[in-house]
Amino acid sequence: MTALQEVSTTAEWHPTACILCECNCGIEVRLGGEDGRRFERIRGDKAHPASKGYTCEKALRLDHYQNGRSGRILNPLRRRPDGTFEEIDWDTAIAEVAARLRAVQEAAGPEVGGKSIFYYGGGGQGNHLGGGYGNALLRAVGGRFRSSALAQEKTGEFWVNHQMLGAMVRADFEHAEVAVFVGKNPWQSHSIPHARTTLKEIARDPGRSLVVIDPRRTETAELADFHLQVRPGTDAWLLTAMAGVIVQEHLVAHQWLAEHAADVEETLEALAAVPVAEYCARSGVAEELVRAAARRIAGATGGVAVFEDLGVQMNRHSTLVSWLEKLLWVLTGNFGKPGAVYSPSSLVDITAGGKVRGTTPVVGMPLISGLVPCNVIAEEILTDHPARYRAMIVESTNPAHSLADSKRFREALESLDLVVVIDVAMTETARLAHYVLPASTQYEKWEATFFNFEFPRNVFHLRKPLLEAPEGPLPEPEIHARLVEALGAVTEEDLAPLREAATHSRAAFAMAFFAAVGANPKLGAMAPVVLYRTLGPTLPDGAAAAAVLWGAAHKCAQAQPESVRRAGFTGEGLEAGEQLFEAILSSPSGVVITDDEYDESWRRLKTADGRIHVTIPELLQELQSLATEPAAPDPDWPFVLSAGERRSFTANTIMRDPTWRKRDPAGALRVSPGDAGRLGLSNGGRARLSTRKGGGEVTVEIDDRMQDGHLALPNGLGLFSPSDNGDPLVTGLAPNELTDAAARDPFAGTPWHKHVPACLTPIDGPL
Ligand SMILES: Nc1nc2c(c(=O)[nH]1)N[C@H]1C(S)=C(S)[C@@H](COP(=O)(O)OP(=O)(O)OC[C@H]3O[C@@H](n4cnc5c(=O)[nH]c(N)nc54)[C@H](O)[C@@H]3O)O[C@H]1N2
Ligand SMILES: Nc1nc2c(c(=O)[nH]1)N[C@H]1C(S)=C(S)[C@@H](COP(=O)(O)OP(=O)(O)OC[C@H]3O[C@@H](n4cnc5c(=O)[nH]c(N)nc54)[C@H](O)[C@@H]3O)O[C@H]1N2
Ligand code: SF4
Ligand SMILES: [Mo]
Repeated sequence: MTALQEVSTTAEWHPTACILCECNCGIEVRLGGEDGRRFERIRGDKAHPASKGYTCEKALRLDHYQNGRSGRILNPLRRRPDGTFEEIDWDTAIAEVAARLRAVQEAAGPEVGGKSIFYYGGGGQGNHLGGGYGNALLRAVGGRFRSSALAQEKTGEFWVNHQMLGAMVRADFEHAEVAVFVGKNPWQSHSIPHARTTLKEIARDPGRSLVVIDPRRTETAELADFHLQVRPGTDAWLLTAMAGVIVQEHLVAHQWLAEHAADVEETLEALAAVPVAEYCARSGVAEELVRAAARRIAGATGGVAVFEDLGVQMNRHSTLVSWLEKLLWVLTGNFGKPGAVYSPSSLVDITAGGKVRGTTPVVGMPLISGLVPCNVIAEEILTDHPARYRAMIVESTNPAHSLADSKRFREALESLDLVVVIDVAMTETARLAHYVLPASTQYEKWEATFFNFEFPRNVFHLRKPLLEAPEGPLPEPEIHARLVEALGAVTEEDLAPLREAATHSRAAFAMAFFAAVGANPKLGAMAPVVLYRTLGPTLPDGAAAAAVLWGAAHKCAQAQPESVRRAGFTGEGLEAGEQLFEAILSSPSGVVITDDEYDESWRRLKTADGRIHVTIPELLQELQSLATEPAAPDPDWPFVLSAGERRSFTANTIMRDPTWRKRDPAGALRVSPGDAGRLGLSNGGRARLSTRKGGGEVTVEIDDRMQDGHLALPNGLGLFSPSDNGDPLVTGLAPNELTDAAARDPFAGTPWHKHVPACLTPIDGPL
């Protein structure tokens, strides 16, 4: 092949990223089809500094997102009184939405005002840029309350991190001697770089061990050296027993704790008194296996990496379990060294440090990371409390499907004065909106995520559009800018001098920008939109949406100067931030933004004394109450349903086209052979699944990986999609038709979706 040929072939591959899970693996797409818009071929992008060519099978079917039967919306829609929608033009949509937001502010009265306007979402698995601009919109209406899916899974863990470390943590599975997954199935759900390769390497290496805590013998558990097949919902007892073994068998890293930790004694005393045998029995795991796994963790010299996820975060005692999970690696000294737990750098910290920023206005729940717990949103709407939420702006999320108790959440949406949905598709939530504003897809605009947790070299990937957006949809930054302007929160007078400065040089712009926002805090609150409208138009290739990253790059360089410098951005003063920003703009496959030393993790701790604070009094109390908590099986609901399991063809509700699924087309309910036998269920047969909140029909899959009494329904099913004749088609059962918003963690308000009391009855009987 000649050099010229090579260039022309490789030029057909466009670098971008997969948007189906938080890994956002770099991919390359070859476009084709009649209109040149089909994703004809997709492969891993070897030039991506984090994923290095890795993908799973899901990325290869992304054409279904861009071109599938997904109910895409192309024009702004306004709901008519009879519930149908009519198309309107953008000017009308922006003017009416702005006017109605103002009306809601007024209706709420001077004291509550814009605080009655709630912002939900701002990004999914692949798109966070828009959310940056959404913040400005919320401020423009005087709003304060917001939330996202993080507040139904991660806020309990964020709160624990905040108490213990003042920093967010991840773990180095690539190098760990012992890898521990608690309620996490990375073979299917990934969340760590090149998950399957890493898992196979650990399994293959006799010097390394894999510990998996999961009631199901998952694909990950199958590779494990220690599979602790916990009884559903009893992880608190199991992990207490493990920590108890570490203390009682004198496996604690006392010297390390003396150097690095504080408030240790109370926790050690409590763990010394744990009845290990009894707690193992309660959790259904053989005591010897629990002891062996705890010893393996404590004995590792090459690092222990731990990851907890939905199996415990959406389950009983979730915040307590987050703390216990952290005790496993803290008591054994596994932080800030290779193969262990670390604190990553960030360009934008999505956890907001895990700080509690006040309470919700109606129920009074803590705003961990500034977020309203998802399970109380409906309660904060369906009330006559004067501070209730009266309007909701929903962006890039589908809460009518993803939040607990969909029926009640639909009622909540229907009772609001105004619902505005910004999405690419006519979702379950959009159907209930007053206005639907169509966004360009993630392959038609500049996009990025802030899921950047790599270590020691952290990576950021700004993606270029692959395709032009069709006439109609707009990128979110443009939608937010127009709304903010229509609300009068940013005026041409504010923008003109900055726009002028931007034509001179970046340095001149920086001076003018910092002076302007310094002099006018109101303008500072609108910074993303101001940057978009002034710096944005000067960025190359129409990358205006990246303007918000300019501020983020400067902050990153200021907050983490050494790490940024080691990554090659060596300029003095503001220069390092500029260099970082330029590198982000000009690296279509992603770029290393920081290069850490292992010690950096310690410097990121934000506790007053820089130590890890071991005891969390509220959780110590909950730990002690485990001793007397009755096991209360309910004969009316003999099963525990995990409502929302990640499988090889689930991707939240990002993929709406049912034909994207190569396996498990109906989204079957998994049932153990024992239970199926007892109930007379057959593989592929139909059954009725019910809970206190609802029910529906499911297809049964008999699965010998399930334990008796445990059922698993996939996430992301039960979506509407247009059928050939135009009628809406629904595939599978939506998990939150079955869940209960009141079933939630007392601290963080996170749901217990993995532990729904349920009942199952055959419909057909055996075939
Ligand atoms: N394929 C695919 N991957 C995804 C996603 C997707 O939709 N599809 N979504 C992404 C998102 S948003 C997230 S948050 C992550 C979530 O990733 P995971 O948390 O790994 O996903 P789940 O399958 O929901 O739950 C993990 C495990 O919890 C187990 N479990 C159930 N009950 C219990 C229990 O009582 N105790 C314990 N210890 N475990 C229990 C289940 O058996 C399951 O194997 O996945 C991401 N990746
Ligand atoms: N019962 C139960 N419920 C669960 C879970 C569970 O396990 N069980 N898992 C929970 C978890 S962990 C999560 S993360 C949530 C996920 O649920 P949600 O927070 O609702 O997020 P997604 O399903 O990812 O929704 C993404 C939305 O973004 C839209 N979209 C795609 N691209 C774009 C774009 O470029 N711009 C805009 N504006 N929109 C776009 C899609 O059409 C879709 O409506 O579900 C939660 N709900
Ligand atoms: S689904 Fe996740 S792991 Fe799979 S290719 Fe996409 S980003 Fe990577
Ligand atoms: Mo999630």
